[in-house]
Amino acid sequence: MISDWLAQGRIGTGGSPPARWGVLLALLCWLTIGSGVTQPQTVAIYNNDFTRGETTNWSTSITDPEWQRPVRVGFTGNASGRVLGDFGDQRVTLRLAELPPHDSITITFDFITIRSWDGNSSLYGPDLLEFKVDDTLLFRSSFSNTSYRQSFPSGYPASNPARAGAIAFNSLGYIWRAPGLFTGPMDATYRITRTLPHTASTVRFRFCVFLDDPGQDITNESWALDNVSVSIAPSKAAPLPPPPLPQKPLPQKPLPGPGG
Ligand SMILES: [Ca+2]
Ligand SMILES: [Ca+2]
Ligand SMILES: [Ca+2]
Repeated sequence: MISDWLAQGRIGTGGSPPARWGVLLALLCWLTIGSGVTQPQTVAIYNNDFTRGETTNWSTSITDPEWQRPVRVGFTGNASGRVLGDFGDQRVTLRLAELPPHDSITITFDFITIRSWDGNSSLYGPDLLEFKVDDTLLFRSSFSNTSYRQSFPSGYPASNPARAGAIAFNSLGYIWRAPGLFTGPMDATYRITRTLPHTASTVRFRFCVFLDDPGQDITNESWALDNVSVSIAPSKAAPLPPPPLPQKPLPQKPLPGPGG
């Protein structure tokens, strides 16, 4: 529409046509860039709420069955939904391949801490998640479901209250039983999103969790993932043209006189 208007000279009120078009093209470029019209759309390439039990693209390794579990989809503690996990003191990887050309990548996931995570405690922890994309560490944070403080949403060893930044807690029905000390629901859900520049045709997201509790095992503290989605910003098809140079107004020709 605007190009039609330009062709028809419907935009602009002053100056000679070339000067006016230069100004209008500059305005159009500015409007186009400012409105994001030429910015590529985000394209979803992976989405999984684990309802169907789908675990393709996920992997882990087991060296200590006391603290680690194979990749699997399980029910939440109250069977209200399905999640990937639970897992323990281990690394879990999502690998996606054959990505179309892109400039950046975004991942969103729900990280669920189950039972007695001890945050920054040096006695029963620290209990940490390191999140890596390919080999780049994006953050390393501790989480707490107990009275100890945690670093999230900041990096370890910052000090924040237990469950800071959680979108829900004690909502999934995981019960922690510590005879003589505590019996009750204990879980927290964090919705985490990260975007980073990325151009390779494959990507690996790594969830590396470090848990510790003397004399305990994975039934004492574990974790799960849910609602994992990945999207890319496709490569720009072509670079934007440079803005037009300012043009000097052409000298005005005197209007021909009567009979001229
Ligand atoms: Ca789910
Ligand atoms: Ca604990
Ligand atoms: Ca611990």
